[in-house]
Amino acid sequence: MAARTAALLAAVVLLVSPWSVGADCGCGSTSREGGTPEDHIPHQNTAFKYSREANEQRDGMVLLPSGVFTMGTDNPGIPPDGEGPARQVHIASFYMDVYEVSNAEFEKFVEAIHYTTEAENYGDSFVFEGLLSEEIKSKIHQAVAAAPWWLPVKRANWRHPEGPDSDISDRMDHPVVHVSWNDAFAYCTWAGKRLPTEAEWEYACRGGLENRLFPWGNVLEPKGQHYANVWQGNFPNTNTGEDGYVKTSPVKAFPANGYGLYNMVGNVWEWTADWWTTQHSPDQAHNPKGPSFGKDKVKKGGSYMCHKSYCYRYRCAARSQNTLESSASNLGFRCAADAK
Ligand SMILES: [Ca+2]
Ligand SMILES: [Ca+2]
Repeated sequence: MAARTAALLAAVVLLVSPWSVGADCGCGSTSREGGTPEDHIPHQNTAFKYSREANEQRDGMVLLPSGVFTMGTDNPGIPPDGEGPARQVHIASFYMDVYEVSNAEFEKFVEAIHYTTEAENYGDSFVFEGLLSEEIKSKIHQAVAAAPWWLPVKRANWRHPEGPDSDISDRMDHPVVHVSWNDAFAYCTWAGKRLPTEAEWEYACRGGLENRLFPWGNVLEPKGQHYANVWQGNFPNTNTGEDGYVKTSPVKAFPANGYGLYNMVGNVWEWTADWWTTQHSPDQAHNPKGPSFGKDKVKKGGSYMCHKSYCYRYRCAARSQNTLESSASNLGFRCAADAK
């Protein structure tokens, strides 16, 4: 009951302002103005091998072992994002959702507590232009100057990802999108879980490998195989979909990493619990939780829209941010939980 109350409280929305059209990287970073602001195949890794028996304690979650890892990097792909410095971080054992939260799972939550997302309350959300019908596009006369491929679409929300002429009936096993940080917080609370910290998320992303770019190693496409749903072609005009998907993929698509987690990078960005900062202490840390306050929340992993040419953020050390009220067609989440 307490969890439901908390979820409902989190559902109280501050309808204080319309969309902000300030974009930082343009790859999913459109924000509402908030009030408050040698390649390595993962399954061959043995150092951090997870136990399937132990992991059956919580449905759909993996119990990650405690450990120390190198968070961030001294060779940042995008230095202004605050990817560095590399620092040693100790993480206590915790549970992580195996998959991004799917539309099917989110629907159960919505129906259980009659939840309304922020995109539904605001009446719009940002959608990548390349996904929209001509009819929807013809009605929009506003765009983000720094990222004109993002369009605010009336009545776009998790049930209608590309606006009112779209629905999710053929993608219930895809990640839910158009969910704000507040929506993600409400869902995880309702589920008896919580959002992962950025450190936990990155630890989980690395799957037991040390200082690698991706959850599976340093080569994007080992032996020509696709390990994540990202963009192939020339952004933003041509997405060849060589990996099988030009938008979201099922949450179970592509190989799992060394911890048994799917789609940590690519597919959809994932909200974390932490407030955003680009300043990090190089000192060792134990279970860091980020700044105590801020304006934006950290999101990790990149999305199906990411291409190295303009948004090289489908790496474990990469990061970006949005306000708590923001939502978009490439931003979702997964939950974590304490080990005890
Ligand atoms: Ca793709
Ligand atoms: Ca992801």
